[in-house]
Amino acid sequence: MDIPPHNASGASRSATVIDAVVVGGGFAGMYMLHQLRCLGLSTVLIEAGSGFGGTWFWNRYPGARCDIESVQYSYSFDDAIQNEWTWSERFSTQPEILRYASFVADRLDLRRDAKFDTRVIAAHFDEQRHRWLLSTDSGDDTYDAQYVVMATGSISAANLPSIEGVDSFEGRVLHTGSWPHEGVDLRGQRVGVVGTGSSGVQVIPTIAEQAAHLTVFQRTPCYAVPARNSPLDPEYVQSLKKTYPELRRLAQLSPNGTIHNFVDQRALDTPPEEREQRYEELWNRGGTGFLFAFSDIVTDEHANDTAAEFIRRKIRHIVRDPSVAETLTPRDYPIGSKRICVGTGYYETYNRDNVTLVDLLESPIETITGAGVRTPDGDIELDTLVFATGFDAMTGALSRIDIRGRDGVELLAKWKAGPRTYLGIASADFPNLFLVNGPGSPSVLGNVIVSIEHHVQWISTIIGFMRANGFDTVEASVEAEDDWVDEVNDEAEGTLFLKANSWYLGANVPGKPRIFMPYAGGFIKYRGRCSEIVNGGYTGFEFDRDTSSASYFGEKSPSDAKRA
Ligand code: NA7
Repeated sequence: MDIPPHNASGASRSATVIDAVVVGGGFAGMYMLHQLRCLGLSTVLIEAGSGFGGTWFWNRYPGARCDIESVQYSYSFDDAIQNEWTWSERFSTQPEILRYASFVADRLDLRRDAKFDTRVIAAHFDEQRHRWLLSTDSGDDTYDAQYVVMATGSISAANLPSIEGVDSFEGRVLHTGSWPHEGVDLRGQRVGVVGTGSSGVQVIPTIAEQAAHLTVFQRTPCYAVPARNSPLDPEYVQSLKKTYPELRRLAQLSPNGTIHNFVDQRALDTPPEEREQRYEELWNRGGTGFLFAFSDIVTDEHANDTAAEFIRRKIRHIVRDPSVAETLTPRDYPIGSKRICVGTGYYETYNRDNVTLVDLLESPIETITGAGVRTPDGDIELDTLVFATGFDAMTGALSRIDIRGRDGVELLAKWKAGPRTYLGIASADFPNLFLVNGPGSPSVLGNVIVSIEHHVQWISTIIGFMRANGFDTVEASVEAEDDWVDEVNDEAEGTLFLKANSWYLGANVPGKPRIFMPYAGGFIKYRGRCSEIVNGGYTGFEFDRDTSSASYFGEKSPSDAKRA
């Protein structure tokens, strides 16, 4: 891709010269823009959508909700903001989360530095000038920046399977991750849904209530727990707000950024009746807390199977047709090794007369025809086909931008065999380019907002450090990155995560290298590692220039901070 020409000073003729560009207007980009402005940097946020909200801007399918409780899935960095906003439900709906994003944007006056309906298509590092040159799909709209923060989201690049004949389908084709903003009226229609992950589990019961008939195409059965969503009593919310400091503190100290913590008891050491009682209690309480019933569920396969077996029994109990129940029953992978699904009336939906389940392992889609889907068992006529097939997660959004660092190194080429980062924040050969929740960080394994806030603060701090010390660029060293990649792999080694074909491993996208991408050591451990690195003088980061100005580290000189 061509970058606009440069004048004698090296700056692009038409580019907007600016300190920083933030790519993406989700919760990461919004907070990053705010922080960089607080540091005094001229900053622009570029967003492909026409508003803030990121994944919540695009995922407008009916039934879309957060699977983390709303009071936890919210910013903590500003007391006034967290106290002014009142969530109305235990698990907030997509429209409410979008309203929240808009409320925060207004409170922080973010819109004046946001450029919507614009997609960054290339970011090239100009080695002579130590600047990034960014091109967008708006032609002349280009940027010349010292810093780039990729806040492009972990689950933002839709995964649309290439199934033969899909273009010939005469009905409507939709993906849950890019749902039409005007909504879709499915009343009276014959609808097919492909995919039974988190999105499928939410959309299937909602569509079943509208459609004349719903056919669900399932490749892998999921473990779904009930949400037990409910309105939040305003008095309860009021009292809860008083405890926000403590809630936020607990989230910071947890392995997954939530206030759910494993009880200090092993499933395998617990008598079966007591164990069952605990599972029942958590099933009735609802939400992802089910996985925290015992400390060994996510580490020991036998312990895990006691929890999995509980869900299997629930499926048999809820679903009236035993053969449908069997098809819905996950057997081949541990519970929690893919993200556990949270739904409302998911299994019950299969008792409806207007819902049919197709097991793609028994009866795969041969082709899509003009009229619907062809399987070995016959043709299924459809008016609308919904792909709830997830995302090219963690690397997809970045790989769709032409990113080139030193010596023209392409990020996509560098990551061909799997993503390589230091802390999930930086990548060697890409100076001053930061990732929020990049691969190699815990991000998607817990409460993503907590991870976002941590990364944004960390990135702001290192930029503040550079400015205070007169450094032009910072870059991860190759050695530090290699060690970090090893550390990420070591953390994943031996975990149950490796026993499922999940998007954590890239297994859902044909041809993607099978690498466990998030850091599995837990949020608190990861946060500790990041602090160690800062306290060690940004160990593993190379700063390009040394000055005699005051150091961030008290007695240490800036050159102490310049480490390889
Ligand atoms: P997920 O969790 O990746 O689920 C996608 C579903 O689509 C899953 O059941 C897949 O089956 C199925 N799928 C994917 N490709 C195909 C093809 N080619 N044929 C048939 N079925 C397919 O995405 P979600 O959107 O539900 O959730 C993503 C995250 O968003 C979630 O984890 C939360 O963090 C929020 P598979 O299991 O791959 O066999």
